[in-house]
Amino acid sequence: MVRINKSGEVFVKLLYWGCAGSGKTTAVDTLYRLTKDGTFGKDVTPTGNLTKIAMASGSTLYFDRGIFQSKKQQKIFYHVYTVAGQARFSPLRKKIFLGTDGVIFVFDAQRNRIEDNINSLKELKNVAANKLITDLPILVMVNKQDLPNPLNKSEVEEILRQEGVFLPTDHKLYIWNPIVYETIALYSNAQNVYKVFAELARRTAVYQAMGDGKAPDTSKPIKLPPDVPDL
Ligand SMILES: Nc1nc2c(ncn2[C@@H]2O[C@H](COP(=O)(O)OP(=O)(O)OP(=O)(O)O)[C@@H](O)[C@H]2O)c(=O)[nH]1
Ligand SMILES: [Mg+2]
Repeated sequence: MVRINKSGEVFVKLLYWGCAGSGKTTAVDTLYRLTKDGTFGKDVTPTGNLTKIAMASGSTLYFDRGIFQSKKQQKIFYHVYTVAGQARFSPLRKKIFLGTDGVIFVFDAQRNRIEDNINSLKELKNVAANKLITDLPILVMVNKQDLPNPLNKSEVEEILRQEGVFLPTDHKLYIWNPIVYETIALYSNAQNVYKVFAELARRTAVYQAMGDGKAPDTSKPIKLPPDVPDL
């Protein structure tokens, strides 16, 4: 749920979800650096530092959080979280998920991780009570494209289809299917990290403004209230 406080500030919660080691922390870290150093600083800027609660290995122990402020509409703040991907942290992920307005699912493109990716997606579906796409915009990163023989976009779309997270073309909400981005989360070699974040921010705004928090059904004409002249 997008939250608005008394002074009209808007808080949107975006969540990076995926199996252990898929690159969630790296993606948010790179997003922070790209927006801070101005490489992609057009639309948002980080406020404060990135909070990371991790083990010595670098694997997330609790969560990461970064806050980004819209530059054009300074009252809008994006609270960006990552979950801890290790299987044993499942109860914790459920808590971190609460109040999420949009999800970026991070696939690890290494072929020996396919099962882990699918298990993580199944867990997300369960936690989201099957409201992905309809109530919760979701985008997908197929991360680690710099490694040999990575999973590609169409292979991942097939997995999403099998898991029911990719609607058929005749479905009225088809246009809200997740876009699958082939990514590299490493800052030195970053690919599509900013793009996927910016698109999720855009989609959450559209769900809010046009669908009252749900995916707008664009197959029907939008009804204007009676006092609004039809232009
Ligand atoms: N080659 C390559 N390595 C990556 C990429 N993204 C992340 N990594 C590496 O993968 C490892 C795990 O990355 P993290 O960002 O910690 O993964 P995570 O998803 O946050 O993992 P958990 O916190 O355990 O859930 C680190 O060594 C990263 O440097 C990528 O695009 N390419
Ligand atoms: Mg992490």
